[in-house]
Amino acid sequence: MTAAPSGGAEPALRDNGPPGPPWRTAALVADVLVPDDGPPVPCPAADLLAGSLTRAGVPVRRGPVALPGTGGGAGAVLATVLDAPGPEGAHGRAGTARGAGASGTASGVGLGVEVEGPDGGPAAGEAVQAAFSAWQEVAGAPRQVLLAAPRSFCAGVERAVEIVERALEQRGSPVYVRKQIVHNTRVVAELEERGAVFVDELDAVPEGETVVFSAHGVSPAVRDDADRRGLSVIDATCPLVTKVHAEARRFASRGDTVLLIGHGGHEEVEGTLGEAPSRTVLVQTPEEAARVEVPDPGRVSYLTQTTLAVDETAEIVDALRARFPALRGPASDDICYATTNRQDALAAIAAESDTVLVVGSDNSSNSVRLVELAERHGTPAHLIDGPGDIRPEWLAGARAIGLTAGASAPPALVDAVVDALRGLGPLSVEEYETARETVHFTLPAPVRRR
Ligand code: 0JX
Ligand code: SF4
Repeated sequence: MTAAPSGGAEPALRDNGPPGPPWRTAALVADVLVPDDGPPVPCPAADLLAGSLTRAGVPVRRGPVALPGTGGGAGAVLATVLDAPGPEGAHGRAGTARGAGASGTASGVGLGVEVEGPDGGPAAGEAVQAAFSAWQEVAGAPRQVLLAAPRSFCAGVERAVEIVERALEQRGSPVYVRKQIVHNTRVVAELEERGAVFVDELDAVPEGETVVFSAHGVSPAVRDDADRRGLSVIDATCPLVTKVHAEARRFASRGDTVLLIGHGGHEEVEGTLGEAPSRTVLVQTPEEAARVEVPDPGRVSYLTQTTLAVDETAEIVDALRARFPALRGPASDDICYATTNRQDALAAIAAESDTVLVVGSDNSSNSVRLVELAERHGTPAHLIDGPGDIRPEWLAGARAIGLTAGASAPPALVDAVVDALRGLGPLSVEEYETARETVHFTLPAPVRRR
């Protein structure tokens, strides 16, 4: 690798061989650029570059990178700062970064990468160059983030995560959790680090141990199984899911066929179906609503999964009502307040956004519904687990970026996305709040006292 000269010249990478893994070298992506004549320059966009390199199969390390010509040590260096306004107002790269750092005006806009390959062996040169260039192309342009509110954690998720945290504090590791406590990879990974053990089924939990049921709820059969195995159960089922279970029991016990609107295979649906399996029929689409058969059309009720799209569900309910005029439903919507609020908030900004980013994991129903909602408003939308999933091509020409997060996505990930985007250039952030949430659920008895 050759060092990028100062003064804004194009960085150059020596071609060290054909691209493609397996690399013998790793790319060091700068979290901070360290000039020899000024303060360090943070690189908040590092996650973006690191994500591209990881997708390209290039092993990535993170850390400080010395700016070229500053005695950065052995190994070739490419360290570039994008759109760092220098003392003369110029926008440039390495040299400008040094100037910006020295004058204290650097706002942390930057990307830096160093390819390690002291033996001169095959390096990930072309892949790094391609990733770097792709981000350079979209850097520098002023952008606006339209931040939807409410977004991110709901009361049921706050409660579920706190239940696992408290169980770990009170009982020590391991605390077993049946299924993902909520559908978010970051939440699960962090709890795993603290000693939670996530299992698919109860037979993986040793007798007498503590098991937490996830926010999505479980069927009575799972509860019975836990009893039989002598497990100490802490139930993190969201109270709004518990309410749907109670409705299922009530509707079935009055002799109705229960039409459960939801997605087959989803844990919440499995749990609700389990309340009255012989009297419950899953309905997933308007087409299924048009052909579902029930033993007595005069005795039929519907329920819904809590995390569906409000507009799509209304369509299915209409189709059912057209078939079964005596159809009865829950007293208040099963689609919960948090799902509804996040959809309303995104609907308010989706059409004005050039692209929408939804923070959430791909098995999160409510997060996926947000992506689909933005697309129905005619705006391209992308589900991301965090800033590392953002692709440069999504930002090309996008001046207004809608940003939201599903109910299981931690607020810190939204902040990380904003920080990373700020690393690409001037960024204004405007929040659009369509509702204020004050819902809070009490913890279950086993973990109420610390
Ligand atoms: O996949 P879902 O949206 O139902 O769940 P997730 O993403 O874990 O969201 C929070 C828990 C919701 C339960 O109703
Ligand atoms: Fe409860 Fe709604 Fe959150 Fe699900 S999305 S955990 S039902 S508040």
